Amino acid sequence: MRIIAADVIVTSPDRNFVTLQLTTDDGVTGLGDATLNGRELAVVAYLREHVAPLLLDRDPHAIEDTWQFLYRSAYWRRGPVTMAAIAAVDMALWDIKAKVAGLPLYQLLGGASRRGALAYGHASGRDIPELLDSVREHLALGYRAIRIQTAVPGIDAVYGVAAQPSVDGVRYDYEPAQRGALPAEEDWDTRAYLRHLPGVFEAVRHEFGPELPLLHDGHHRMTPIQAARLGRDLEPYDLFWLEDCTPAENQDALRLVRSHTITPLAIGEVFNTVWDFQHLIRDQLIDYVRAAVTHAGGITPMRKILDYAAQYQIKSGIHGPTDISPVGMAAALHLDLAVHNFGIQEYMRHGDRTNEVFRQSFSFEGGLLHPGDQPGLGVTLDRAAAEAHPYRAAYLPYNRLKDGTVHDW
Ligand code: EZ4
Ligand code: CO
Repeated sequence: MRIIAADVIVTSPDRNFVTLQLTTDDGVTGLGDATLNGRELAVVAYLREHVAPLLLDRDPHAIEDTWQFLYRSAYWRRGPVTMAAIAAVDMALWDIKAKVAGLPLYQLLGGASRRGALAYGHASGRDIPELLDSVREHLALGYRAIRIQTAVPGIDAVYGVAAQPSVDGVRYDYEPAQRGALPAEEDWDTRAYLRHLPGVFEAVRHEFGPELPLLHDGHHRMTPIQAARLGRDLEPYDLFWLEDCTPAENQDALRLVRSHTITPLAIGEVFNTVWDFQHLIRDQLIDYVRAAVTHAGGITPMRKILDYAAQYQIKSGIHGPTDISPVGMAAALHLDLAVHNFGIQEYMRHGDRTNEVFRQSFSFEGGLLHPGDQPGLGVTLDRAAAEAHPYRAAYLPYNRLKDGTVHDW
């Protein structure tokens, strides 16, 4: 068997997605997600110009060899553009291999270790009553774990907090495709946030009781000592995790945070390789690995990261926002089902237009996601539907402090 075509498909049904489709001489196709939010066309060029020509005539079954070839032969290693491109190839090859085997991918990864993957959704509100309503809506949709984000008095716009009421149960989609072609400016005040957040969790726990797993994303905004304080202040509310409490570049910051709080820590959605996690895992500075299959180089290296984490009882928390395409989500779900050290899966729900372009076979029942039992990843791409939604330039927002200083958002 050999690869005869490598097509890169860009579509923007609700937001931009970049998909690689590989075709073999036997007529088997495989899909891979290469979406890099806000920098999509850089990955398109990397794939079209520098990767697709190298794939023609290769054996699609040689997944590890192809991965190592793409990683090492470029000489320029790592980085989000490179690793998203390699991830797409890796996913597409696993999709092909599992289709040829006639098995859902999780069977090739060792088979199911659980009935399904516990998912968490994103509740948010501009005030506490609206937030509580959002939690209720998510519980009604079947979620059994909830991320809590909230507006902060005195701050006009906070990333992760819905500005609009929910539409069809999809409350907030960080929808940069609707925001125009320049990054929106938001604002930030860490002291106001640190004062406000514990009271929000108090209200949520008071309303929903002690059982419901609650999460929070700090989105890289705090200094180490601020994060330590927040982790400590949130201890009475028993968080499942506090995510990205400090910027991910300085990993020693987590040592300081850890020395002050037992709130579990999750980090890594911007990481690209096992090397980014080496120190954090070996020194047990985190509790959950937040990498995305799409941004960490695919299923092959993600499995290696999670196996390494398992030696330290560190669990998975695979990144699953809507800027991961249904193909990338499917890759995550097959891993979630197979690995022993599964923790939780982020699940934000794609919009209807996206679900028409990408036909999926996953299910969501009793709070658990399951990738389904179709051979391969279980996703098909409707090329005609994809073409009806051309690329739209779209950027993530960014933050400024009150005095105008650019801050992490
Ligand atoms: O900001 O995926 O935990 N989830 C997140 C996401 C990220 C976006 C960036 O593209 O932080 O919403
Ligand atoms: Co995050």
